Amino acid sequence: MQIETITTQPYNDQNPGTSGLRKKVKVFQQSGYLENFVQSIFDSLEDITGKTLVLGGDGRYFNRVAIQIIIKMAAANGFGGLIIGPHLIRKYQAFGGLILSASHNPGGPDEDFGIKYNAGNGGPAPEKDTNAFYARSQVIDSYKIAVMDDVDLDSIGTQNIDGFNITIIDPVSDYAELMQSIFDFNLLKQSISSGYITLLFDAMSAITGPYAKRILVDMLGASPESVINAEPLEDFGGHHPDPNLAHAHELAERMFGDNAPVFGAASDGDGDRNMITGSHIFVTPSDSLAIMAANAHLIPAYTKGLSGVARSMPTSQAVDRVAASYNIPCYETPTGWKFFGNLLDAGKITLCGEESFGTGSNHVREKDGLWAILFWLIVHEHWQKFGRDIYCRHDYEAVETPIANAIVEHLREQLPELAGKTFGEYTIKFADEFSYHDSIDGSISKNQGVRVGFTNGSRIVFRLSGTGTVGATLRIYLEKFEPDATKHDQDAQVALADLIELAEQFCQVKQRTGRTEPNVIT
Ligand code: VG1
Ligand code: CO
Repeated sequence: MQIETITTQPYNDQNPGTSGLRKKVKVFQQSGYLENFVQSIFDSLEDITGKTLVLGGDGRYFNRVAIQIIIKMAAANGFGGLIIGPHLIRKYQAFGGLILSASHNPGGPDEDFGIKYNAGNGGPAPEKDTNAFYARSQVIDSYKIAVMDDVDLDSIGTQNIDGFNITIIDPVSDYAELMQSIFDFNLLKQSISSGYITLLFDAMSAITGPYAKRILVDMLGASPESVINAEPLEDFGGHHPDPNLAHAHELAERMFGDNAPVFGAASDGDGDRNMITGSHIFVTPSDSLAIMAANAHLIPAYTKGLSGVARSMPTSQAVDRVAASYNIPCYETPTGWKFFGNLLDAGKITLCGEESFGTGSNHVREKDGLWAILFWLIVHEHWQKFGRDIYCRHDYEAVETPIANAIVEHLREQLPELAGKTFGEYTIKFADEFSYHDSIDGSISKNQGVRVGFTNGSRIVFRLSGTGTVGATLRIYLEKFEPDATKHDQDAQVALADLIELAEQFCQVKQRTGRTEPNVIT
């Protein structure tokens, strides 16, 4: 195999955020940009020679170009082979994997692309690794690439090129097999094919269309019309493949319209996020996690119960109450899936999730949209038993970076004086900046968001997004605990109005940006 070493210069902006390196496609198209980052990862990993790497992607624009480049670089850097297909690191006991995705961000030549490294446990690389990739990217001066023809990505099977194995697998069959090992497909089939549960799934023109057709329609007997926007498109039809009520509007209209199906769901660009709705009802992801935790023992893979659960800090505390009631530990981690990995590996938790439409378990060590959708159970009963955390998130997108930084600085300055202060019915119990001590590897992650907690269990959290590609995104997470079942159906924006006002008082985002409302409410 002929290998070339290409001289290059570092780019200074390759810091992986919450979920890998995410930039505009145009940024990735700069000469050597993708190559530098991939080489930085390879240089930071130890003992790669002869190992097998998984390469997966969400099929968005630029995936195919990037895959060809990475195949040649993996061969040149001494890997033994590549398996092309998603979510398979654990199944094939691979060394690790590269995932080409910008998740729920829009796709196409003028939109977003991303790349992240997942370790041998299947989950996203921990912070110590992502820091090492970044450090290396700032000094890199060359990368290695093999001289070879492009590989045919559409023929399933193994090809051997000068001793380097490239295996392309049918990801849908693999995934369906995994789901059959977790759920009782016979039982699900009875409820669905009999029409007892009518359903609607919105694949948002992203990767899950073929999976949903195979599992929901072919295997579980749902009608073919139950899967909408099922054909994956490189630009997601020009939409944000983000499963929330704003972006999955076709689903939202049907679920809140006449003759709505019993159950509705959607997933994102790479299939790891999920949105759960019922007829005329929306289940927040925080509730979804709590409900899953409360009902997990009903599912074959979790009959023995959960060893523990974890949620990201801004996620509502609904799951905490379930954990307390079942007497299992509940961990609070910073935003991002890389923080769940150690806990899953150590067997401390079985289930975890985030407010941003992500839930997962030890089966892939990533959040998993379709898996969560198969898991779903009745909501009202759950709220009656555990009370409800009325919850929502307000996003202010593309805020000028200096303004966003000033908002955070201003919040920080107020923290020492806030505890004990009272605003109407809300008295502040604690106000701090969240930092996380990983009890498994001892690492400490600072500045993970500002929290203001109230004595009545309510909370406001402020943090800057780590996945945006334009300016800064301020996220405000609002949460109010409502034990009274008669008030569970009220509109979240109304129930949270006082907290929304308080949030503005603390952070002044409207005043400082001149905006009157958030861009997105989820
Ligand atoms: C957002 C979410 C976070 C999630 C991350 C990656 O990050 O808030 O919960 O883990 O996206 O999800 P941020 O830093 O913008 O708040 V995905 O589906 O993009 O892999
Ligand atoms: Co995603």
